[in-house]
Order: sequence, then structure tokens, then C-alpha cells
Amino acid sequence: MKIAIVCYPTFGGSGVVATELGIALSRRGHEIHFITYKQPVRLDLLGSTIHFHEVNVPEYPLFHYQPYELALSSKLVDMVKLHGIEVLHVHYAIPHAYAAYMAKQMLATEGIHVPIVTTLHGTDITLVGSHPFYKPAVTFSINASDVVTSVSQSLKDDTLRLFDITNEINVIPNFIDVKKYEAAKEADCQRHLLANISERIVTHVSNFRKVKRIDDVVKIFYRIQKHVPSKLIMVGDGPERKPAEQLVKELGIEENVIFLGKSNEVDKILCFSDLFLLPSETESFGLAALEAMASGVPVISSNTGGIPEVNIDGVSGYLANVGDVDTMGDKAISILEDESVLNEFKKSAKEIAKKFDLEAIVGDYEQLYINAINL
Ligand code: GMT
Repeated sequence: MKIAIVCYPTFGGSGVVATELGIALSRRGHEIHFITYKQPVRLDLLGSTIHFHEVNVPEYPLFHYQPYELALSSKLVDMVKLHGIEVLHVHYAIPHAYAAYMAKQMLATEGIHVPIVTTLHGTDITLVGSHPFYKPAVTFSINASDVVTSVSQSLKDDTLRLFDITNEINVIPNFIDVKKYEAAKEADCQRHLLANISERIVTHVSNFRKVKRIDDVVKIFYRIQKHVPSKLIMVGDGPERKPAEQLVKELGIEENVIFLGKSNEVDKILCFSDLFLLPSETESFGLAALEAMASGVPVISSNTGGIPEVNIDGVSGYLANVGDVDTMGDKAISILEDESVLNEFKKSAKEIAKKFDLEAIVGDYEQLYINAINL
């Protein structure tokens, strides 16, 4: 099949899932066209079956806001005609599902039928999409898509609760390439560069937005390091990084906290981690937690949204209420202070992650594309 994938190309779960899906589909023989404003961060191989088409938005002084949706719709129309694309798979409803609908209508006037598959990722529903200023357009685009998927049952429930949905929503959980994480584990893990042999390594990876509760990450670690010699590795960047650095200073733990910034080699950092923290306010799935688990890293998380579908309490880690940093800290200590308990959790985290291997999940998307084309 010839499939166009529209996504946000930045360091965010939806872009990562879209990119990994495109790569996996191209390996299965499909022709993939990424259409977005920048080459996705995890997309480093382009070739005969994997293409990238940049959406350019010309600046014009009259516009206070540049019309990205318009440029995207036009690019979709052009690319469908040029490459004979058979299905548009848009990740993140805003504004991608809306732009795809416009492209579909324009193409229909020329007798070209191209179905839209929309994947809902989380904040497009829970934080941004349900805002009254966007809600009518988001509701319309979800209902006008040929196929809709959501990355967890929890997100499906939220979508049905927050919007007036007439379309069916198929739950297809996010996935990881288990082999990639196993390979990183076997490669030379540079643990000694960040911590000494007697220290545990605790990691957090995100885009440092408010929803991630970065100050909770620091507070949980503050509790941990009082009991267990350890280092906290903070991977990513965003608006909450500066306040977190400030909090680290105020708590006097600068020596034990390392802010690494953005990385697209998360697997190489997770390979030497002992514990992952994800205390988010809301999380439709928690791809970062799954990536950690695939590396054999147990997770301490909040019990919000779709996280309980991924991180199994008492098996791959522990969950607690949003903001309950004391419980999260205590649970973390209970895992980290005992070598045999830690090893048991590491093993179980990896086992649970295997259920989300791409080999088990990519076929579900292929089937939905076939259904959409044959509608
Ligand atoms: O959470 C983020 O910061 C990024 C965001 C995105 O849209 O890229 O992630 C959402 O989609 C991910 C992939 O499906 C999910 O794993 C995240 O849980 C979800 N984030 C939220 O719901 C807050």
C-alpha cells in the first residue's frame, strides 16, 4: 500500500509512534510518505520505500497566524496525486484530521477517493481538543474520518465522554520494537560515565511540559536519594526544565541530578537505568514508560489515564495518585534498596513490554488501512 503519515515531527509520543509505525510498515513492503513541516526526529533513514515531504508555510505580514492547515491540505492533495497515495494516516487530531478532511474533499472533486485514518493520541483530546474554541472542529474531524483509532481504552473513554462521537473508535495500543531495546542493552552500556558502581540510576524522559509534573519527579528523587545512593538523569527539554533546575538547587541535590537535554537515543540511556519516574497529571498511554520497561526498567508512575494499561501495579513497577510524591518515593525505595527485588521488577517490566511489541500490533493498522480503502 502507499500510505501518507502526517504527524508532529518533534520529541513527543505521537510523533515517535507515527515515525516508528512508518518505519515498520516500510519494512513490510509498504511505500511510506511522511508529510509534515520538518523531518521527524526519529526518522533517520529515507530510501525507496520511505519518503519525507516538507510542508512549507510562506510568511506573509498580513497574517498574525500562518495558515499551516491550508498548506498541509494543499500538500496532501499534491502528494496523493503525484504518488498515488491510497490512504492518509493522521496522528493527533489537531489540526491534522481537519486538514486531511479538506484534502479529501478537494480530491473528491477530481474523482480521487482517499480514506482518512485518524489516530487520537491524548492531549489532542484531553487538554487541547476539548477546549470550547476547538471542540466543534475536533468533533467534526473525528466523526468525518473513515477510521478512528485511540492509543488506549482510557483515551477512547475520554473521547466518548468529552465529545459527541458518532464514529466507532478502535483501540490500538502504542508499541515498541522490543529487539531495538534488547540490542541497546547488549551494546556497551556507558553506566560508569554517569554514576559510580554503588549508585542506582533513576531516569525521567519527557518534553518537560506542565502535564508531566516535573517538580514531582524532583521531589520523588529527593526522597529516594535520602535512603538509597542514587543519581537522577533528566532527559528532554521544555518549559518546566528551568523551574526544575531551580528546585534541584533549592533542595541542594545538584551533585546528584544530571539534565541531559533532548536525545533521540533514549534506548542508550535507558540501558543503564534502574528505575523510571512518570508522575504525570494525565497520560493517555505513557509511551516513555513502555520504552523504559522494554529496557528492563521498572516504572513508578501516577495512576492516571492509560498508564495502568501499561504499568502493572506491583509487577512492572508501582502506581500512586497524581501528586502523591511520598508514596511514589517510598515505593521507589522499596524497589531500589533490595537487589533481588530490583532484579525481579526488571524482569517483569521487560516481560510486560513484550506484549506491546510492534510485531504484534503493526498488523492491526495494516488491517484497518485495508478496511478503509475498501469502504
Ligand atoms: O505527552 C506528551 O508530551 C506528548 C504527547 C504527544 O501528543 O505527542 O503524547 C501523547 O501521545 C503519546 C503517544 O500516543 C502517549 O504515550 C502520551 O501518553 C500522550 N500524552 C498525554 O496524554 C499527556
